Parts: sequence; C-alpha cells; structure tokens
Amino acid sequence: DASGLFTVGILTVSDTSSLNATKDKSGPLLVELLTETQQYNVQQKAIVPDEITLIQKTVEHWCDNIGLNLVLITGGTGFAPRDQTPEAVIPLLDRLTPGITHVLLASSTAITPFAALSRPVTGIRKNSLVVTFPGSPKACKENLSAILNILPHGLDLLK
Ligand code: MTE
Ligand code: CU1
Repeated sequence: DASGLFTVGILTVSDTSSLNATKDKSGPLLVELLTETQQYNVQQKAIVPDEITLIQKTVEHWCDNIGLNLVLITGGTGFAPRDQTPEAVIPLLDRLTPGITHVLLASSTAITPFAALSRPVTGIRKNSLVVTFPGSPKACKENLSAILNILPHGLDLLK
C-alpha cells in the first residue's frame, strides 16, 4: 500500500462462522498476528461457507480487482465431505508454490502427525500469493509462524 505495507485479505471458510461471525476465532487471530508485525495491512476480511463458487468469487476479486499482495484462507482443507477449499483454489492458480506448501506440511507434521490430514494449497494468481491454512486457531498460528520469515521476500518478488 501507500505506506509500504503488504496488503492482505483474510478469508475464513466455514459453514458455522458464515452463519455467526462471532464463531470465527481464526480470522481475527490472523489479523492480529499479521498486524502486530507492522509489515502487513489487512485490507479485506470475509467469511464464506464451504462453497466452491463463493470461495472462488472472493479470491478472484481480491487478486484480480483489488490486487492484494497476500490472500490467506483458513478452513476447509481437511477430509470432511464439505472441506473443498483446495478444490476451489487450485483451478485459480497461475503458478504453484510447492516450496511454501512443503514448509507448511513439514513444520506442522513436526508438531502433530495429524497435520498430514490437512491438504494445503499455495500458489500465485497474477501478483498475489494465495495460501491456505487449516481452520483451527492453533493450526493458523503454527502455519503463519512457519512462513512469516520468508513471506516478505517472496511478496517483494511478486510486485
Ligand atoms: N496443522 C497444524 N499445524 N496444527 C494442527 O493442530 N490439525 C490437523 C490439520 N493440520 C493441525 C494441523 C487436523 S487434526 C486436521 S483434521 C486438519 O488440519 C483440519 O483442517 P481443516 O480445519 O482445514 O479442515
Ligand atoms: Cu483433525
């Protein structure tokens, strides 16, 4: 943005939170953790149910029209039948970023073997980096800290 901060959108994907925004703990946590670094300006926040078309509409708008540097998505990466965040995001990506996906999985499975049950997707659409995190606040915090140090350099290269 004008002050040199990276612009960010935080998208919470959850049927429950889409009906009652006070149930969303992960979105606000990600806003707080990013804002306190003083490197990010969280410009957009949204909550959508686990619906592929709604996820896609939001991500397309944020990347194509608003041109955010970073789009962080939390939720819908697991094995439950309604978990279809990866299926929504994959077709939107111009380029995959398997290194970031690797870091998310490697750091998370070092914390809990159950991290193998999330299906993270990361990649680039236009000039935006899109990253998916699991739905729980704990997992969001762990995933963000795993990539926080490498994010600014990657985002600089996309400008
Ligand atoms: N990743 C980290 N870093 N920490 C966690 O506690 N929980 C896992 C996994 N990834 C976890 C994690 C568990 S138990 C599940 S079922 C999936 O994330 C859930 O992903 P979802 O909330 O996107 O469906
Ligand atoms: Cu689980």
